[in-house]
Amino acid sequence: MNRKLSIIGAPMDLGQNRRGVDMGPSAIRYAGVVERLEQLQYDIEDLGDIHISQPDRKEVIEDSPLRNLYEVAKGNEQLAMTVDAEVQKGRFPLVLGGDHSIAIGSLAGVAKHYQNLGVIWYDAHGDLNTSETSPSGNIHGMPLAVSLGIGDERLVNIGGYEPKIKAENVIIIGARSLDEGEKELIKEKGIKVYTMHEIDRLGMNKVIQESINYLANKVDGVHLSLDLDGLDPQDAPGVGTPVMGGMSYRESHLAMEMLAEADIITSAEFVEVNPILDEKNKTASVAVGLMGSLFGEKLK
Ligand code: 6HN
Ligand code: MN
Ligand code: MN
Ligand code: MN
Repeated sequence: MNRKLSIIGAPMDLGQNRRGVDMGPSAIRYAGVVERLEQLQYDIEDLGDIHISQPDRKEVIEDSPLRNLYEVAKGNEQLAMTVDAEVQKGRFPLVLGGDHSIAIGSLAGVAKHYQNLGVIWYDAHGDLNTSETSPSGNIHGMPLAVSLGIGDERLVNIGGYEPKIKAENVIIIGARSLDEGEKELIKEKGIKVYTMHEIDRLGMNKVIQESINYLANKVDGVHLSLDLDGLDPQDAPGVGTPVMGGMSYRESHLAMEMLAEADIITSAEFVEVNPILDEKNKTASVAVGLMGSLFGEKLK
């Protein structure tokens, strides 16, 4: 594992319509992320938060069904630049969300440094919608499609190139709420998905082993995009779009430990922590616990 970590806060809440997720980076810092990872002897730089401009509500130019398109695009351009610079310096970018629309910027910043970037998308959702298939108009339901080069060009081309990733290098883990258009896209592109059904049948151990094997020899880096709503709402209640029947805290820990052991993750983001919807910062603490495992707590 790269011993140099750069923590980047992305206080974005414009990719969806519930207030509070912009406080995710603060909640995760409050839950002790820096101290936790410092104990593991990482060289940590907390770069603070990128700036997210607020939409001018008096002057909304609606030429798109995508909610807050301009501000989401602008914030992600900035995140892409920040992430890009850290990777350029040889540092591991650890991005704290913010809603999941920030994966657009994280991946834009990371993917140009790889020929074949793998992606593990740990989420209850596929985040594979476009403006045509989206039931909500919320951009946090679109970042995986956008990164594959599918969707509104103003999002797809963030960072000045497209696509960021290839469908055969993506694995979705934990899916249990997929929209019709997302299911079609998964079939059309042959994206590997472990739904909750498969996780229940195979067990997390097998799912992660298979995922590691699937990516091995194919990719030159792996980005982990972990949406806290991938976990069951009992373990991670502080999220804007909870879905029952998710992965437990223990299964998620095992997954992180196995990824640490395999030493394949080269960048990561933890998203959708919403302290307003949380119970005593539980979800932020879970996120920090999972980061501890991902960065090798058990291996020490
Ligand atoms: N997330 N599929 C739904 C939509 O509005 O497109 C929910 C998306 C949730 C996105 O949790 O990152
Ligand atoms: Mn989700
Ligand atoms: Mn295009
Ligand atoms: Mn998501």
